[in-house]
Amino acid sequence: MMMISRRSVLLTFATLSVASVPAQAGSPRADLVKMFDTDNDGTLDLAEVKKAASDLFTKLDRDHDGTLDKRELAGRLSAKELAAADPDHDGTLTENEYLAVVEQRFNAANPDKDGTLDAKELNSRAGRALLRLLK
Ligand SMILES: [Ca+2]
Ligand SMILES: [Ca+2]
Ligand SMILES: [Ca+2]
Repeated sequence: MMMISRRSVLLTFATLSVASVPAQAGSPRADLVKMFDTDNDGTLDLAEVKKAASDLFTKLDRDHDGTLDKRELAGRLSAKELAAADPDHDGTLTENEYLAVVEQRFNAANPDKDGTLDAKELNSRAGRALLRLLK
């Protein structure tokens, strides 16, 4: 009985902490932009996207050999996408090869070609494919 009530107190506390975060800009879409928007202009440009992708690359490269293999990519690219992104066909991606895929996906998610992705573009199908390479 004690255990249960203590746990419910903790849960209540957790709920309150979440609720007390100011609901700035509101939507989860805007939050996705904010996560990588280092200059805080409300949109993501290619430099911001590449910075996020490069950070993730470093994090994913668990054996620190400077490349990502299939296991390290952990499903972020399909076998077909990996083959297409890997011009020397050694089964791994260097950071430049990875960033080339990121740039392709950035362009695919940016149909108005204004150089930036807004929350709506980021939440499109192409935008979500890009996000998989950023986080
Ligand atoms: Ca920005
Ligand atoms: Ca590696
Ligand atoms: Ca755009």
